[in-house]
Amino acid sequence: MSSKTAPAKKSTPKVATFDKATYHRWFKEMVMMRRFEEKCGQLYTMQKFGGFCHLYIGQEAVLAGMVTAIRPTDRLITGYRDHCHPLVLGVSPKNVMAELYGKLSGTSKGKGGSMHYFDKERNLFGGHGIVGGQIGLGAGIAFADKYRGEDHATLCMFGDGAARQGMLHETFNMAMTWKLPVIFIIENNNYAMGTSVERTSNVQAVHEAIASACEHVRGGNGPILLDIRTYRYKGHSMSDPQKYRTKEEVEEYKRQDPIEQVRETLLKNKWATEAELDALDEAVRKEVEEAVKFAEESPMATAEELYNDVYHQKDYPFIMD
Ligand SMILES: Cc1ncc(C[n+]2csc(CCOP(=O)(O)OP(=O)(O)O)c2C)c(N)n1
Ligand SMILES: [Mg+2]
Repeated sequence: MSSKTAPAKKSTPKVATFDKATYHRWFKEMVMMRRFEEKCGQLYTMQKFGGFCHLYIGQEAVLAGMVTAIRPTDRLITGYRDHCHPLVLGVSPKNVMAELYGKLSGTSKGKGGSMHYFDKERNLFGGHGIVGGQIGLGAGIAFADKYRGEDHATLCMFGDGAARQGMLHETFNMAMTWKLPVIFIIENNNYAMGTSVERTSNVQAVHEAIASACEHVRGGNGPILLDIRTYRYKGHSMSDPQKYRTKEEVEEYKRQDPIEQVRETLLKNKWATEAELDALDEAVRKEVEEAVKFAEESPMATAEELYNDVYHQKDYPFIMD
């Protein structure tokens, strides 16, 4: 399998290599992800919703760089750190927030919660809580596309911890043998819960790596593996004393924050003023507040809803109790 590591070095991209619209899009996407997740953290602490809550704060450049490099028809599958994936694919923050609240208006009708975001229309195949489970599923999606002769790329994202699951080897072997159009992406954030594996992604490098990976798989050349270095600022989940790293380490990564890098590029190129970017940030915060209001006011899922959109015996009589 072809494999690339991107990007391992510290970089400060003030010189623009993409156009103004692309930087604006990156900025907006990343600010939305950041503000949405900050709000999730607050709401969780206020016990507005339960279950698990794994925040993506710090890792936004991976999704922003990805979304400008793919087609809307491409497929995406990931793990449980997944609130931002539907957002970047264009799902309304209202429906993403409502899912956390277990409401009927949530993307999985309130039955998935924090770890199980799906969106059929936008080809988001979850949201999976079993570490590494999405590796085999991602290859399966790519197999289906190849079998049907469809020209889609599957982006299969997983963590550095998931990369140590046995399933990965079998899946890579099959994906190679069948030359599946799948891009395996390790979101290498240094830690699997508290186990450390070292520098961090900027949005331009991610876009370039994913665009060339898409070309590779669409050209019938088989799978490709990207190891994208990133960093999460918050704990693994909401209850993590973070004894495996120092405050200084986190601060050092924050100095290379991808949102600040894109902001600086926009300002240096006079593509936006400070006031415009602040106004955009403010508008995003408002949108997030509206999403919270929507989620809180939406009705809870009913008991009957339990039997909708799931496999059960009525549909599959050959399944035994
Ligand atoms: C099969 C399985 N084993 C263990 C766990 C418990 N677990 C949840 S998250 C996690 C760490 C995974 O780390 P990584 O793949 O690096 O993803 P990250 O949390 O850094 O995004 C573990 C061990 C699980 N959910 N599933
Ligand atoms: Mg990790």
